[in-house]
Amino acid sequence: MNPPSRLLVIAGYDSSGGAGIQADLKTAQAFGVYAQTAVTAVTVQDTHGVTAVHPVPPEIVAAQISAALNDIGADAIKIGMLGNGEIAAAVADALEGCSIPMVLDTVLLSSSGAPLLDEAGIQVLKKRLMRCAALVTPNLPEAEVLTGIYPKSEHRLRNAAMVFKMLGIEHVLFKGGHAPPSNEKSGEVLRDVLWSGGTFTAFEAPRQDTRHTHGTGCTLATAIACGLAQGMPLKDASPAPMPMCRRRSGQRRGWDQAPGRSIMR
Ligand code: PXL
Repeated sequence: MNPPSRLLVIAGYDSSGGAGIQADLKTAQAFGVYAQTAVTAVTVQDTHGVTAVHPVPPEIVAAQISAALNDIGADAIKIGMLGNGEIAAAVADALEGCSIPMVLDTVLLSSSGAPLLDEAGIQVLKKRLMRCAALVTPNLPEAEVLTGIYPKSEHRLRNAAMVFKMLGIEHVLFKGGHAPPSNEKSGEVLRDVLWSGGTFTAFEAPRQDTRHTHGTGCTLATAIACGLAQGMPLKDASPAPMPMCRRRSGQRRGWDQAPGRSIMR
């Protein structure tokens, strides 16, 4: 039997178990991919939000990456929460010259609104990490921070894509979950747009009526990275896990005693 495809996840630890490394490991397991991890920060959180963040020393983050790549190896890399500029720079140094396809989930805020990357880290994302990525997966507010344009119309989406191109990346999945509700009578439609190979492809689905959305971005980015690890081309790997992610968040699972955002996979 062939060994499974290999993923390296570089991301933060979520003590509530719904996002970050925890979501990434569960997703990789679901796709039959073996995941190694480099933890960037330990976060303390419950369904209401993040109460503490303990960054891992940059040299330990770099050492985890080297240990993974120099021994078992990886067929794809997913980057999530980086925390701060020093950790982001250590990750960029550790991945310098690396040709493994990488999904860069541009994690800036937690689902409850806590900052998960400082200003220096945002600069490292823009100047060093983006140009090495196979795909970046911003939601609309993240796209605005990174490009200066909130891509709420087709025209603005094109302009934001051009800014990403100037930053060195031409493959972007704009996740539409933060778009303001439309007035469509037929029900709310959620629209994700993949810009890749010079073309825009929209993926539409009914919006799920749920507050249990914590960890959905991590899950989608990791699922795409699993597809790349298994040898799928980007144009197939990007939309392939969307139905699974929508089905899972549509299950609206959470706990009554925990009235904030959660998700259980
Ligand atoms: O969903 C973004 C995210 C990534 N990583 C960690 C998180 C979150 C959201 O809360 O906690 C560790």
